[in-house]
Order: sequence, then C-alpha cells, then structure tokens
Amino acid sequence: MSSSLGTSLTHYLIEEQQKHAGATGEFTLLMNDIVSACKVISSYVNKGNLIGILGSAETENVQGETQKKLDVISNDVFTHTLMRGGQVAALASEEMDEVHNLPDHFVRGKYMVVYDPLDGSSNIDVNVTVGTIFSVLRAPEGVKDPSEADFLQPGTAQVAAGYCIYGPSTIMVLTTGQGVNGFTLDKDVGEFMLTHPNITIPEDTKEFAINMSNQRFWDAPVQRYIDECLKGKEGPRARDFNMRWVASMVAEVHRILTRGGIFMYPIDSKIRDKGGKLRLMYEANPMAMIVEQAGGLAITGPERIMSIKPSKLHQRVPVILGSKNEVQIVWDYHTKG
Ligand code: AHM
Ligand code: MG
Repeated sequence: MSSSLGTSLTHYLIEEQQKHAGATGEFTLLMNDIVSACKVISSYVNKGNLIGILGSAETENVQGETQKKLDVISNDVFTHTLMRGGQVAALASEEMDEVHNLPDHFVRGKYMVVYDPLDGSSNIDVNVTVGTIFSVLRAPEGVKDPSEADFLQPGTAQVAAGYCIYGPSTIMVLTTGQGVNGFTLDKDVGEFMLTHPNITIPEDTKEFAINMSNQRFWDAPVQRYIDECLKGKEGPRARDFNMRWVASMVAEVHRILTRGGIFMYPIDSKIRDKGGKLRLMYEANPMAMIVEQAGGLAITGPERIMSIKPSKLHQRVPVILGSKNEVQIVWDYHTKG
C-alpha cells in the first residue's frame, strides 16, 4: 500500500506479487526471510564489540581466507533463517565449502539462494561499510536435495538479486528483473521503507574505483584505460577523473547506483591462476543483475558477466561494472584493441 506514510518493503512485495497472475506468494515469503536475516545481521554489525564480535574467528573458509567472527555469525543467521522458512530447496554461501542441503524433516521450497553473508569483511574491524549480497535461483523441479551442478546457472537465470548495505543507514537494494529499488531500514519501527525508487546509473562518469596497488600486474587493456583516466584534461579523455577504493564491493556498487562510476577488480598476473578475485555466483552475478537493471553494464573484460556458464560454486571472475559508456570503453579495449 502506498500513502503519505510511505511504502514498506513488505507492501512493495505484496503489490508486485498482485501484478503477476498465478503468483503464489512464495517469493514474497522468501524475501521476508531474507529481510529478517539482514535485520539481524545489521543489528550485530551495529553492536560490534559491545558484544565482543569483532576480530578473527581463527578459522578459514574453503578459499583459504581467514574468517572474521562476524562472517561466521552472519552466515549462521542467513542460513538458519532461510532453512526454516520453507521456501528454499538448498543454500550455498561464500562461507560454506559445499552446497547446504536441508535436514530431511524440513519443508522444501522452489528456490535456491546463494550469498555472501558479509562482503568486505576486511573492513569490519575498522568500522567501515560492509554488506550482504544474495542471488535467488530456481531449484530444478522434482529434485529433493539440489547438488552443486544444480546451482551452476548463468546470471541470466537469476530470479532476483540484491544486497543489504550496513553503512550510516542500512539499505536493502533489490531487483526482480524489473528495475532496481532501494529501501532504508527505519530502526525505530523495524521496517524497510522505499526511499530509492527506480534507481538508474548515470551513463557517464568521472569516477573510477580500482585497487591501484595492483597496477603493475594488470593486463594491457586495463593499464591503458586507467592510464588515460589519470592523464585527465590533458590526456585522450579530455577530462579529470576522481578515484575511490573502499575495499567493500557493496559500498562501491551502492555509490555507483547513487552517482555513477566504474568499479574494476580485473584479472592480473598475481591472481590469473585463480581466475580473478571476486566470486561469480554470490558477488559478480547478483551485482551484475542489479547494475544492468539500473542501466549499467557488467563485464569480465572480454565478456558479459551474466552470460558465463559457471563451472563451480566458488568460481572467481574478473569484474568491471558501472556507468554504461565508461564500461563500454573498457569492453572495446578488450575486444577491439
Ligand atoms: P570478501 O568477500 O572476503 O570480503 O572479499 C571481497 C572484497 C570486495 O568487497 C572488495 O571489492 C575486494 O574484496 C577488495 O579486495 P582488496 O583487499 O584486494 O582491495
Ligand atoms: Mg565477498
């Protein structure tokens, strides 16, 4: 319901559901669980060391990265909330080695969700913005316990994608394939309210985000692009650029959705063996869907991220996304030289 009181995320989802003849309400219920989990994670992130949850968990995830206590807590919150809601057939996450199947007695639903429960977690201890990223897929019909192979769907098959950013405000950004909307958590009443309707990314930008410390390892097309940006007004781009690097993809994508920009974690010679830094299924694909739905582009360098057929759950890919005209230039440098 919309009124001068505003539109809650719950009402937004119900209204969207009513537009689809034959909608069962299962997606709305799934989203309610995702929203609940993100509210709990937001509360933990806010409390921080008041409840002793900053710092390392002294464990490693499947990718050999040391987990923070809040990585483990956020994963538990997200996994347990969704498992019990009856809308998922299986789950997968950055923090779990393998697909998480449900105990036998749990009711199964028609969706699968893959997520990074707390992205940018190197920022937690220094009190900088982090977020949860999620991608919703359809489970294959008639399969009780989906396997890794069932998850390996291209980004174009995503039913929905979103992130929840834990910054000065907690904001949920969501797409179901019909544009992008942002909802700010009103902590006094416990509801996400529609504050950023129909988000679109400006097509042009003068702001890039890349970890410059990797510059000497980049391939030629990225070297060329950044070099031309750095040359500013006197260079071939004939304008001065600004630079940002938060080391938290959720924060970078949120900035780009707000005022445009280009974000790059390209392939480089240091990480070539791994295929990239960011993970395809729960970082690159959901962000690519959001960015494309907001009018931007998302590529690896030579190809569109959402066209990739994943080969494994924790696959990594190079990521270049943001304002359309700027990403197109980098795409051309990779494909046309
Ligand atoms: P994480 O999922 O372990 O937090 O890693 C992903 C993060 C991204 O949010 C961010 O863009 C990138 O890692 C930063 O990497 P770097 O520290 O190399 O700059
Ligand atoms: Mg991550």
